Amino acid sequence: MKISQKAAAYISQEEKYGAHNYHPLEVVLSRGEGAFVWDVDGKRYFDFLSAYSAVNQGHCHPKIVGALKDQAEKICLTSRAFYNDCLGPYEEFIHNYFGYDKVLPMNSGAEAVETAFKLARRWGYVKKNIPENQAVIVGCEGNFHGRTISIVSLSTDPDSYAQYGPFTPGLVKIPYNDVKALEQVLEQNSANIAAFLVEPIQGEAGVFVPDAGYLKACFDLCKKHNVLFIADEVQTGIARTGKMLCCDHEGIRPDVVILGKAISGGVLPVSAVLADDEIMLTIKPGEHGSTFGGFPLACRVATAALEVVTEEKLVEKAESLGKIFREEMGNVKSPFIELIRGKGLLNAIVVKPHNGKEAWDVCERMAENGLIAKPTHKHIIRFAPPLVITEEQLREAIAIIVKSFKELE
Ligand code: IF1
Repeated sequence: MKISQKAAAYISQEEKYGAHNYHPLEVVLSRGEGAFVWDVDGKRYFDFLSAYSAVNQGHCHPKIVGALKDQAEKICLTSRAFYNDCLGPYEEFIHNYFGYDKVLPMNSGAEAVETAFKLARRWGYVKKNIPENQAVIVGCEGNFHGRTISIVSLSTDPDSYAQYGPFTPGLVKIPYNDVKALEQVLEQNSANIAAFLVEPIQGEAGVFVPDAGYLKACFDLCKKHNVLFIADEVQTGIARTGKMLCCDHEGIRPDVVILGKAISGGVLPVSAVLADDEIMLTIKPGEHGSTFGGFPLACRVATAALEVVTEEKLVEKAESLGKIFREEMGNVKSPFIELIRGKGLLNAIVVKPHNGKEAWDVCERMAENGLIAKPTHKHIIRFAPPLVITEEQLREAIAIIVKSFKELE
């Protein structure tokens, strides 16, 4: 890719002083607004990653940034050693918004997943009478739930887990999108299984959408065997797929919901675990927490971010604009395009290599043409713009995507 000297300087600085745990596209961003970002040379791009669906409300949303500034001048952090005047109002707001008895606030998505693991195990011992240290959590092959040791212990992607062992025991992997596999594992060992953890759509696996009815069938099996159904909605939640939660598509109410990313509109790391009292109250004072979890700044920012979702009808927008995206891209004849899939504005194109070019080359060409997106797994490109994008902007973006494919043919 052609890059300016200015951009190259930032890139080599990261290379020299930062850990080498990423391989970014060579675009150096310095500003964002709505569906757009600008690089250090002032070039504008459509953002079709949205920080992995954290920026559903668009970059630097004035209402969310306003809440941040307002609260930053009052008090930012109190710790949970004391009460503050933001947490209670936020917790009540979340209760009304999502309809769960209680929320446990954390910061990163991974921390919220860890929290859900603890809740599931604790509930298993206290409520289901699983013998001590025998609780099992079932997850799915191809999952992505974060980067901690316990979470990667459940991963089937060597990039995530290799040479990070020894791993956390009590985690079992079954194929995704396979109801029979869950049925089998539950029938074998239901007495010791505390929970089934699932992404309603597998993001990292390449926006892999399971068959209609899969989640509902898994949910019913969990109910039958007294096993908690835990939905990781970190990426799929908060309107991204055309419903508030992706599980809403199948009319199920998970026992535990994990939220992150867009709950703050990408302004701060804010995550949350939702559950009813019978589960949540199994953790007692002093038995879990975090210095920042539920800090005043986060509470105000997340409240504003969720209000924006409602006020700007982002659920409806994701649903209708997603249809346009899939329909328009579905009409494109290109030797590169093998498959288009997704729900709402969480979509992916499976790219067939052609002419010596693959997904990475397509992303570089799109960047040159003013749209950024990132390949996942070498042959898949994820397309997830901020949900505040207008129809006109979306059509302009689609034209850039189509043009980029054509130029490489
Ligand atoms: C990175 C992927 C996306 C997630 C789900 C929990 C977490 C994530 C379903 C953890 C995080 C991120 C992390 C980010 C890349 C990204 C990602 F490609 F790796 F899989 F979005 F698709 N559950 N996903 O998707 O949340 O602790 O990061 O706040 O660079 O690792 P976190």
